[in-house]
Order: sequence, then C-alpha cells, then structure tokens
Amino acid sequence: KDKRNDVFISKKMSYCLRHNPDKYGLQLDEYGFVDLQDFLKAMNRMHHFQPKLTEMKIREIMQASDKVRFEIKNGKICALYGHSVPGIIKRQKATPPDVLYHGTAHRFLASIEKEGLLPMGRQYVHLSTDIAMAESVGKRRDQQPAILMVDAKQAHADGIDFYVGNDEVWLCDQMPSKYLHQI
Ligand code: HQG
Repeated sequence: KDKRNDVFISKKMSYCLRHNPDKYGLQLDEYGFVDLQDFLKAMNRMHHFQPKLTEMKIREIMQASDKVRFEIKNGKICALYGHSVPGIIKRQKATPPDVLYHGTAHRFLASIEKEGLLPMGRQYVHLSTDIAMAESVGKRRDQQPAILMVDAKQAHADGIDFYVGNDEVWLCDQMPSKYLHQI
C-alpha cells in the first residue's frame, strides 16, 4: 500500500475541509459537513486522483490513520478539527476531562505566558487528552517540544467553554495562562 499517496490524499482532504472548500466549489454547512458525493467529485476534479478517490478509499485512509481527522455521517463528511475557514464551525459544548495537554515550541512560551493560548491561524485552540499526543503535536514545531498541562476542570468551572473535536482532541476559544503549567 502506498503510504505516501494516502498522506497526500489526507492532506488535500484536510485542506479542502478545514481551510479552503471555496477553491473546490464547495460550501460547508454550519457544522463543517459537506455532501460526500459532492466532495468526491470536487476532489477528483481538482486532483485527478488515479485511481479515482472513492468513499471506500477515504474510509480506508481514515481507518489506517493515527488520528481521527474526519467523520462521515448521513452521506456527509467533515473535518473534526483544525478549521480556518471564515465562518466559525459550530462545535458541541461538553465537559472536558479534568486535565488536558498542549504541546508547543519553546520559542512560543513567553508569548503564551503573556496572552494565554490563542487560536492563531485556526478557529479554536487545540488541546490533547494525553501527553504522548501533545508531544507529537509539539514536535511539528520544536524537536524538544514544551508540554503544557491545562487545568481544564478549573477553567471549565470558571466558565470557559470546551468543545469536542474527537476522543483525543478538545477545542476552546482561548486559554488564559493561569490555567497552564509547563511539565
Ligand atoms: C501556538 C494537528 C504564541 C500554539 C495537531 C501552536 C493538532 C501561540 C501554534 C492540530 C500562542 C498554532 C492543531 C500565543 C498558541 N503566542 N504562540 N499566544 N497561542 N500558540 O497548528 O495546536 O495533524 O494552529 O502553541 O495534531 O499546534 O493537522 O495548532 O504551536 O491537533 O490533523 O501557535 O493540528 O492535527 O499552531 O495543532 P496550530 P496546534 P493534524
């Protein structure tokens, strides 16, 4: 199986569903879903996948992936997190685990200390349920990432909303630094 090709397809799916559906002539609904058949047509039209991208191929890629990035439901598909599209994608509010983690680069720590965690280029701040995941998220930006522990229980008690991404990824609008502790 060609792993590289699967990664390429997955990245294009993320690009379309998180960042630029417009370029594909697609419009996400308020929860970020788009009709799966329309999505397949647009992806194939744009990238000329050989063989053609099918629902089965997408399911196969989703199954083989280390991260749950997409969801297929009622004939529609969405990205579960990571969005930067202009209209805010609605996420379901929920009670987070008591503790969450965020992996980042050491060079960002001074700014995070001052401003808290901000969504930066995305719609939400992304938090991980476990340290290993936070570590791998942080490694995208720093070989030896800083791991921040988030006192989600206190933040939630103080009125900060949390939203579900998937079982391992939680989202929030921002996270003041008083709830962050480097570990
Ligand atoms: C940092 C991947 C300075 C923040 C991952 C992060 C994740 C600040 C960067 C998902 C800051 C933004 C998202 C502040 C936050 N000052 N820097 N005040 N507040 N930052 O990529 O969380 O593989 O937008 O620490 O696994 O790294 O694509 O967010 O380093 O789940 O599916 O600004 O993307 O998933 O970076 O990653 P990002 P993220 P996929």
